[in-house]
Amino acid sequence: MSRAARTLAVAAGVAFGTALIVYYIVSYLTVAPPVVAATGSKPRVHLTLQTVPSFGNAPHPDWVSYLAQDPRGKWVHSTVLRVPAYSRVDVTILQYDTATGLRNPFWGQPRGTIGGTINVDGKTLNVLDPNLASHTFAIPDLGVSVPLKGVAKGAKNPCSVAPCTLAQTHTTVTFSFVTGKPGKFRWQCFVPCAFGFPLGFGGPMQSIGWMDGYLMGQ
Ligand SMILES: [Cu+2]
Repeated sequence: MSRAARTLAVAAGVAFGTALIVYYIVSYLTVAPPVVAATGSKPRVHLTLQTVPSFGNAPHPDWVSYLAQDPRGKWVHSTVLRVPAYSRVDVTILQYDTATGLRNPFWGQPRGTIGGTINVDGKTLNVLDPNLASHTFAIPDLGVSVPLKGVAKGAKNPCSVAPCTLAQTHTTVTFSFVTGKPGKFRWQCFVPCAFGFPLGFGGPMQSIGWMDGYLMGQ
Protein backbone atom coordinates (compact mmCIF):
# COMPACT_ATOMS: atom_id res chain seq x y z
CA MET A 1 0.00 0.00 0.00
CA SER A 2 1.34 3.40 -0.91
CA ARG A 3 1.93 6.05 1.67
CA ALA A 4 -0.93 8.14 0.26
CA ALA A 5 -3.33 5.17 0.46
CA ARG A 6 -2.34 4.46 4.08
CA THR A 7 -2.80 8.12 5.03
CA LEU A 8 -6.20 8.08 3.40
CA ALA A 9 -7.21 4.87 5.24
CA VAL A 10 -6.17 6.30 8.61
CA ALA A 11 -7.97 9.58 7.91
CA ALA A 12 -11.12 7.69 6.94
CA GLY A 13 -10.92 5.61 10.14
CA VAL A 14 -10.47 8.69 12.31
CA ALA A 15 -13.35 10.47 10.54
CA PHE A 16 -15.63 7.45 11.05
CA GLY A 17 -14.73 7.19 14.75
CA THR A 18 -15.28 10.93 15.23
CA ALA A 19 -18.67 10.72 13.49
CA LEU A 20 -19.73 7.91 15.84
CA ILE A 21 -18.72 9.94 18.91
CA VAL A 22 -20.54 13.04 17.63
CA TYR A 23 -23.64 10.95 16.88
CA TYR A 24 -23.54 9.50 20.41
CA ILE A 25 -23.19 12.92 22.06
CA VAL A 26 -25.86 14.60 19.90
CA SER A 27 -28.38 11.80 20.45
CA TYR A 28 -27.60 11.78 24.19
CA LEU A 29 -28.29 15.53 24.37
CA THR A 30 -31.33 15.69 22.10
CA VAL A 31 -33.35 12.53 22.79
CA ALA A 32 -35.69 13.56 25.57
CA PRO A 33 -38.59 11.30 26.52
CA PRO A 34 -41.88 13.11 27.32
CA VAL A 35 -42.65 14.04 30.91
CA VAL A 36 -45.31 11.82 32.50
CA ALA A 37 -47.18 13.33 35.43
CA ALA A 38 -48.27 11.32 38.43
CA THR A 39 -52.02 10.81 38.87
CA GLY A 40 -53.83 12.85 41.53
CA SER A 41 -52.69 15.96 43.28
CA LYS A 42 -50.59 17.15 46.19
CA PRO A 43 -50.12 15.89 48.91
CA ARG A 44 -50.77 12.36 47.64
CA VAL A 45 -50.26 11.06 44.11
CA HIS A 46 -49.97 7.74 42.33
CA LEU A 47 -47.36 6.55 39.82
CA THR A 48 -47.85 3.41 37.74
CA LEU A 49 -44.88 1.92 35.90
CA GLN A 50 -44.13 -1.32 34.11
CA THR A 51 -40.92 -3.10 33.19
CA VAL A 52 -40.83 -5.07 29.97
CA PRO A 53 -38.10 -7.62 29.11
CA SER A 54 -37.93 -6.37 25.51
CA PHE A 55 -39.48 -3.16 24.25
CA GLY A 56 -40.55 -4.81 20.97
CA ASN A 57 -40.69 -1.53 19.00
CA ALA A 58 -38.24 0.79 17.21
CA PRO A 59 -35.61 2.00 17.81
CA HIS A 60 -34.43 -0.86 20.04
CA PRO A 61 -36.90 -3.78 19.98
CA ASP A 62 -34.64 -6.04 22.05
CA TRP A 63 -33.83 -3.52 24.81
CA VAL A 64 -35.22 -3.97 28.31
CA SER A 65 -37.24 -0.95 29.45
CA TYR A 66 -39.47 0.84 31.91
CA LEU A 67 -42.71 2.48 30.77
CA ALA A 68 -44.95 4.92 32.64
CA GLN A 69 -48.73 5.31 32.62
CA ASP A 70 -50.09 8.82 32.17
CA PRO A 71 -53.10 10.15 34.13
CA ARG A 72 -55.44 9.08 31.30
CA GLY A 73 -54.23 5.49 31.58
CA LYS A 74 -52.11 5.51 28.43
CA TRP A 75 -48.70 3.79 28.54
CA VAL A 76 -45.87 6.11 27.52
CA HIS A 77 -42.33 5.05 26.71
CA SER A 78 -40.73 7.38 29.21
CA THR A 79 -38.92 7.44 32.54
CA VAL A 80 -39.23 11.18 33.16
CA LEU A 81 -41.79 11.43 35.96
CA ARG A 82 -43.35 14.57 37.42
CA VAL A 83 -44.43 14.49 41.07
CA PRO A 84 -45.35 17.25 43.50
CA ALA A 85 -42.82 18.31 46.15
CA TYR A 86 -43.53 17.52 49.83
CA SER A 87 -45.96 14.76 48.93
CA ARG A 88 -46.58 11.08 49.35
CA VAL A 89 -46.10 9.06 46.16
CA ASP A 90 -47.84 5.68 45.98
CA VAL A 91 -46.11 3.57 43.36
CA THR A 92 -47.36 0.50 41.52
CA ILE A 93 -44.85 -1.35 39.34
CA LEU A 94 -46.06 -4.13 37.06
CA GLN A 95 -43.01 -6.29 36.56
CA TYR A 96 -43.02 -8.52 33.45
CA ASP A 97 -39.34 -9.53 33.26
CA THR A 98 -37.61 -12.62 34.64
CA ALA A 99 -35.03 -12.43 37.44
CA THR A 100 -31.41 -11.46 36.78
CA GLY A 101 -30.29 -11.28 40.41
CA LEU A 102 -28.74 -8.44 42.37
CA ARG A 103 -25.02 -7.75 42.15
CA ASN A 104 -25.11 -6.65 45.78
CA PRO A 105 -27.46 -8.61 48.10
CA PHE A 106 -27.83 -5.46 50.24
CA TRP A 107 -30.19 -4.09 47.59
CA GLY A 108 -32.62 -6.91 48.39
CA GLN A 109 -33.71 -4.77 51.32
CA PRO A 110 -36.16 -2.01 50.41
CA ARG A 111 -34.90 1.39 51.59
CA GLY A 112 -36.56 4.74 51.87
CA THR A 113 -40.13 3.47 51.55
CA ILE A 114 -42.85 4.30 54.05
CA GLY A 115 -42.64 1.57 56.70
CA GLY A 116 -39.42 0.25 55.13
CA THR A 117 -41.48 -2.34 53.29
CA ILE A 118 -42.80 -3.22 49.86
CA ASN A 119 -45.83 -5.24 48.87
CA VAL A 120 -45.33 -8.03 46.33
CA ASP A 121 -48.46 -9.67 44.95
CA GLY A 122 -50.36 -8.82 48.12
CA LYS A 123 -47.63 -9.80 50.61
CA THR A 124 -45.76 -7.25 52.67
CA LEU A 125 -41.99 -7.83 52.60
CA ASN A 126 -39.04 -6.13 54.28
CA VAL A 127 -36.50 -8.06 52.22
CA LEU A 128 -36.49 -9.83 48.85
CA ASP A 129 -34.25 -12.82 48.08
CA PRO A 130 -31.55 -11.12 45.95
CA ASN A 131 -31.68 -13.96 43.42
CA LEU A 132 -35.32 -13.20 42.65
CA ALA A 133 -34.81 -9.57 41.65
CA SER A 134 -35.34 -8.56 38.06
CA HIS A 135 -34.78 -4.80 38.32
CA THR A 136 -34.58 -2.15 41.01
CA PHE A 137 -36.31 1.21 41.25
CA ALA A 138 -33.86 3.50 43.01
CA ILE A 139 -33.73 7.26 43.61
CA PRO A 140 -30.36 7.64 45.35
CA ASP A 141 -30.89 11.32 46.29
CA LEU A 142 -34.07 10.42 48.18
CA GLY A 143 -32.60 7.26 49.71
CA VAL A 144 -35.18 5.14 47.89
CA SER A 145 -34.22 1.67 46.64
CA VAL A 146 -36.75 -1.04 45.86
CA PRO A 147 -36.00 -4.51 44.46
CA LEU A 148 -38.55 -5.80 41.93
CA LYS A 149 -39.34 -9.49 41.95
CA GLY A 150 -39.02 -11.20 38.55
CA VAL A 151 -41.54 -13.57 37.04
CA ALA A 152 -40.56 -17.25 36.89
CA LYS A 153 -38.58 -18.34 33.84
CA GLY A 154 -40.80 -20.29 31.45
CA ALA A 155 -43.97 -18.75 32.91
CA LYS A 156 -47.02 -18.99 30.68
CA ASN A 157 -48.11 -16.00 28.63
CA PRO A 158 -44.94 -13.87 28.94
CA CYS A 159 -44.84 -10.32 27.57
CA SER A 160 -42.24 -9.37 24.96
CA VAL A 161 -43.77 -6.31 23.28
CA ALA A 162 -44.55 -3.09 25.16
CA PRO A 163 -46.93 -2.09 26.51
CA CYS A 164 -47.63 -5.29 28.40
CA THR A 165 -51.19 -5.96 29.57
CA LEU A 166 -52.54 -7.21 32.88
CA ALA A 167 -53.47 -10.51 31.18
CA GLN A 168 -49.77 -11.30 30.78
CA THR A 169 -47.65 -12.85 33.52
CA HIS A 170 -46.33 -10.25 35.95
CA THR A 171 -45.63 -9.49 39.56
CA THR A 172 -47.23 -6.44 41.14
CA VAL A 173 -45.02 -4.41 43.46
CA THR A 174 -46.39 -1.50 45.45
CA PHE A 175 -44.73 0.88 47.89
CA SER A 176 -44.81 4.53 48.92
CA PHE A 177 -42.22 7.21 49.50
CA VAL A 178 -42.28 10.90 50.28
CA THR A 179 -40.80 13.72 48.25
CA GLY A 180 -39.08 16.75 49.74
CA LYS A 181 -38.05 20.02 48.24
CA PRO A 182 -38.49 20.63 44.51
CA GLY A 183 -35.72 19.34 42.29
CA LYS A 184 -34.67 17.05 39.51
CA PHE A 185 -33.61 13.69 40.88
CA ARG A 186 -31.96 10.93 38.90
CA TRP A 187 -33.48 7.46 39.28
CA GLN A 188 -32.42 4.16 37.79
CA CYS A 189 -32.25 0.39 37.91
CA PHE A 190 -29.12 -1.09 39.50
CA VAL A 191 -29.50 -4.64 38.18
CA PRO A 192 -27.10 -5.46 35.30
CA CYS A 193 -30.09 -6.22 33.10
CA ALA A 194 -28.83 -5.02 29.68
CA PHE A 195 -28.55 -8.37 27.97
CA GLY A 196 -25.87 -8.47 25.26
CA PHE A 197 -23.85 -5.53 26.66
CA PRO A 198 -20.54 -5.72 28.58
CA LEU A 199 -21.31 -6.77 32.18
CA GLY A 200 -24.99 -6.05 31.45
CA PHE A 201 -24.48 -2.31 31.97
CA GLY A 202 -24.57 -0.70 28.48
CA GLY A 203 -27.41 0.25 26.15
CA PRO A 204 -30.69 0.55 28.07
CA MET A 205 -28.85 0.69 31.42
CA GLN A 206 -27.23 3.99 30.42
CA SER A 207 -30.18 5.51 28.55
CA ILE A 208 -32.83 7.91 29.84
CA GLY A 209 -36.24 6.53 28.84
CA TRP A 210 -35.18 2.91 29.35
CA MET A 211 -33.53 1.87 32.66
CA ASP A 212 -32.67 5.42 33.79
CA GLY A 213 -34.88 8.41 34.36
CA TYR A 214 -35.59 11.61 36.23
CA LEU A 215 -38.05 12.38 38.98
CA MET A 216 -39.11 16.00 38.53
CA GLY A 217 -40.27 17.28 41.92
CA GLN A 218 -42.30 20.50 41.50
CU1 LIG B 1 -33.10 -3.15 35.02
